[in-house]
Amino acid sequence: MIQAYVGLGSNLNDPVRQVKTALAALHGIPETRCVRQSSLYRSAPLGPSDQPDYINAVAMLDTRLSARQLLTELQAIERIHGRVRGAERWGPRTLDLDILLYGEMRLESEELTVPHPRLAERSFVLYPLCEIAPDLEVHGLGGIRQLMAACRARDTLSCGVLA
Ligand code: ROI
Repeated sequence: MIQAYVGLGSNLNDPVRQVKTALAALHGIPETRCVRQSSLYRSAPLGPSDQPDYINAVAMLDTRLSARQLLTELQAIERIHGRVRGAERWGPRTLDLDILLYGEMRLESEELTVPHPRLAERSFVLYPLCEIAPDLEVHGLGGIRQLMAACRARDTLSCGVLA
């Protein structure tokens, strides 16, 4: 079993519902158990600011799938949610599912890089990740609490738990 972390994000078509139904869909991935899920967080958009706020969350999975197989499952869920790939880079999206971490594996290919290359810079990833895995050590990057403190000092994006 590998412990993997998946980031969820949406800012179109009722983002709260998108993220909630996507979290439910994670429970249906074969050979995988969704063991924890964070609260929902609202954050200002990173990238072009003329788009709606995002709803973000992170889930912890125990899986027997390879990273590649897991990515395929996540992309199928994105498609069901009407995700259109190839649209504007850093533009609005109905659903984005990213593999943040896959055990301690480092992987760099055209379609998948883990750990996620911008993990440590993004408060909308670090806040929910820290909520469900406060003692997590990100191989090569350090403890999640330190990453969050450093990010909080730098990052001007507002990000908070949804009431
Ligand atoms: N900004 C926020 N706040 N949350 C996201 O999930 C998100 N995802 C993206 C870009 C467009 C970079 N900005 C984001 O892909």
